Amino acid sequence: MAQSGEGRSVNGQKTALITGITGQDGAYLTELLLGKGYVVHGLKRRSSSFNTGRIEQFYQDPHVADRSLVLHYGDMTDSTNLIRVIQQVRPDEIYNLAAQSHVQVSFETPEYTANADAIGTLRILDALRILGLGQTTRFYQASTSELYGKVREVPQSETTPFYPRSPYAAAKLYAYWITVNYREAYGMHASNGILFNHESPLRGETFVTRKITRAVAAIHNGTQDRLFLGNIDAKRDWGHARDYVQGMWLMLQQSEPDDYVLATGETHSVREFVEAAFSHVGVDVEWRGAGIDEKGFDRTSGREIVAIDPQYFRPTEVDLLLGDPTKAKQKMGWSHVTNFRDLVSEMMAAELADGGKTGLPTNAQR
Ligand code: NDP
Ligand code: GDR
Repeated sequence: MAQSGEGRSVNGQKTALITGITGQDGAYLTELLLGKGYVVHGLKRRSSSFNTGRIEQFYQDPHVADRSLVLHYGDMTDSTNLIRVIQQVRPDEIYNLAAQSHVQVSFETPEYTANADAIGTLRILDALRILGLGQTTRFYQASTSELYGKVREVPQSETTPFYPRSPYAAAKLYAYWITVNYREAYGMHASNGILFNHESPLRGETFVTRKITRAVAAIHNGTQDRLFLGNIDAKRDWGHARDYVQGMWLMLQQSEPDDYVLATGETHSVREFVEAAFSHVGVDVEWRGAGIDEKGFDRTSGREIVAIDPQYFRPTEVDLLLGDPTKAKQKMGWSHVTNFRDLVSEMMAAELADGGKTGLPTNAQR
């Protein structure tokens, strides 16, 4: 039975604290951990509108005793609340998923991104140290394939050198190394998951995959004319978030902490994602022109459905990501389940079930 109130659970039931619980990965990880019988605590930041939509199905009335999901207000930029929540919860495991996670937005908010993503990670690690939980609480850091940045080696593995190409990636580089340092300096069970892009129907609407699937559904339903994109030749190793949270959990079940790449080992361009999404609604995209003058047309009707808008180009781009997940497979038995085609299909099916009415004016989207 769950321990009532706060604190470490009894009877072998584990307690986890998830920062970023309201995000895409937070929702899938909550589902996974609740399914394994954990008591899950989540850090959510105050917002003027509801920001818990992704975890609504798991919500429990605060008046219910023995809750298995408990939310706490907090922010990665505020040490005081992080220390207080960690002291109160004394979790067996912390999954640090909270971050300003949008690469392009990080060029516009570089200092905030560094504060939340880099120093925020330090705040949690040091809270564990000063609270005397360094030897008992296991820590997962949401590191990223963006660390590889400029292409130096393909495929990218745990030994590939880093070369961050954005304020986001530079902040995550600090978070990666401070996690390694606290592991080595204080003997903490702290691990980095170097995760390549992972998507789902719960993906934030301004990341390219979700922007595409929403627009394709809206164009299909006649509520949007065209999809505007930036660099359609960028290539990413896209997997499904559901598979990747399984890998996060596995990292914290290993006897020794370590760093692992999670990826599918396949790469596709943004252009290919567009084609796959349109093909789901029976549209064959024909590309004409080049560079910023390139456009995508519906081959059957001749209608223009994709155009390039330079505002979506990034000051520095990451051209090619392709991960090598061999270590995760060999040491933890992890591998992805959902492939590229099935991912696009699942995302498109979810958009169409939503009526395709979620399409927004495209210039409001990153
Ligand atoms: P999301 O952007 O969907 O979620 C980010 C979460 O962090 C949200 O819950 C958000 O809250 C919260 N958050 C943002 N800023 C703060 C802050 N200052 N204080 C407290 N909470 C904050 O990201 P994902 O779920 O996709 O990714 C999870 C983590 O994994 C991130 O750290 C991301 O950088 C990293 N990552 C993601 C990959 C991917 O492909 N998805 C790949 C590799 C790494 P709110 O809901 O209120 O906005
Ligand atoms: P990324 O994801 O930057 O890889 O970071 P995103 O989906 O934003 O971009 C992927 C690629 O698509 C190109 N692109 C566009 N991107 C967006 N958002 N909007 C557009 O209109 C557009 N047109 C082309 C981008 O230039 C880029 O090359 C994600 C985030 O989840 C990070 O937090 C995480 O660390 C990495 O994945 C791994």
